[in-house]
Amino acid sequence: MGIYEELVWRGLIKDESSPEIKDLLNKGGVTFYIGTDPTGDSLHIGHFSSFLISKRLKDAGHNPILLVGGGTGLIGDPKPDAERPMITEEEVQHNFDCLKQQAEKVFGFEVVNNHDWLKDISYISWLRDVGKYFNIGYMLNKDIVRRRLDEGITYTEFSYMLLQAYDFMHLYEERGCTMQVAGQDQWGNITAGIELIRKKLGKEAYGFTMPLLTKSDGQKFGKTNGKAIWLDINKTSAYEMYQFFINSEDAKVIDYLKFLTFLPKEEIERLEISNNEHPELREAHKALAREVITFLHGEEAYASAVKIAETFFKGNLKDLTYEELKQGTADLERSKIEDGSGLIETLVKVGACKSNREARDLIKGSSISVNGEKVTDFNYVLNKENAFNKELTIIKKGKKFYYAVEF
Ligand code: 383
Repeated sequence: MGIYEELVWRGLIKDESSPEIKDLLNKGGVTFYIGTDPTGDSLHIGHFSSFLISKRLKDAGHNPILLVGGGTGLIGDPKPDAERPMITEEEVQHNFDCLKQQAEKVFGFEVVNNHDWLKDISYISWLRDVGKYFNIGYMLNKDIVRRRLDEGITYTEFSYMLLQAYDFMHLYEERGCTMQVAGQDQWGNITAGIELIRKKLGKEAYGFTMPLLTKSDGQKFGKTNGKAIWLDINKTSAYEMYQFFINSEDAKVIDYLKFLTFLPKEEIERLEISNNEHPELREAHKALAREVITFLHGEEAYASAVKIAETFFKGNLKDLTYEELKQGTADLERSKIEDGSGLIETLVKVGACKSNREARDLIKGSSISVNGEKVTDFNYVLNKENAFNKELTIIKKGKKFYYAVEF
């Protein structure tokens, strides 16, 4: 199976600019690029799958260039729904530094910055040398522009496609870069570049896109409770990421394995059978979590995430470090209580039960533990001395309900 067939099998090819792409990819030696704008200080899981394509292509003998758009980030690629707020130059620079470092660390790619060649272009020469190659009808016809026309789109965002087209031409000329790769939302920008290279240089360039990952209801994949899953471990802990993947939909987990891991076809097919016949084992989900977290954060972070998950499942919290406890309880609301509060009143306060009477029943039924130890004493008192790190106390009700309190 050539790399092209592998990408097709994984479901990673959506639009292709030319039927030649198959041979080009299978032959090797193509210099290609993928771009991202520094709109945030970390990449998220939505970026991850398209960046992984670059890794797959690199492993198949192609040469990746990663562009972080220090120039285009100042303008903003139009989104389907609304104009982007402008972000300051300092912010763009800060985000650029973070993304460059992250991309080099995670993917080991060379990073280029389009600010280097966009910053000194004069407006007059831009209109003469670039603008003349674009018909307004052609620009208005781009999917993203059409979707924004009613809502409104400024001239600034409308011009964005020309900048990305110019980047492609620049990299074509300077670096022999003949192909651009991206998610499907970038199709209009990629074809604008191919068009510019064809008209201005009389040369043929190529591009293809991959589908965006979705959930089965069609929504974007990569968020839990409205929070994005970031690649920066300080923004999304390995444990949070573990939970995210372990909880992914059964109907989608095989797609995610194809998109987000390097596991070979045979292994993914085996996991597919397991997922169909023994969904309760969650083998496919575990493999997904293991592959992504190990790739991004290493074996140790993965092992610690599994340890946190298992410990919270079993309840023996004393086995965890404070750091691990904090990761494991990051999603829990922190209720503030007085040092020396009684367990019964606290159970009511945190919402574990509705009345003192119900609290007593729970304690009597051995359903409550505090910091990993069963409590059967009605007069049990919570204090700083017994708290983890003298600040965090964790109450467990039944098999799986946790509450975090601080003093
Ligand atoms: C800028 C200048 C170029 C080439 C590309 C760019 C960035 C591009 C863009 N990309 C997205 C982003 O920055 O906006 N105009 O968040 C996302 N990408 C990748 C992928 C994706 C796209 O970074 O589909 C998801 O991650 O292409 O939305 O010369």
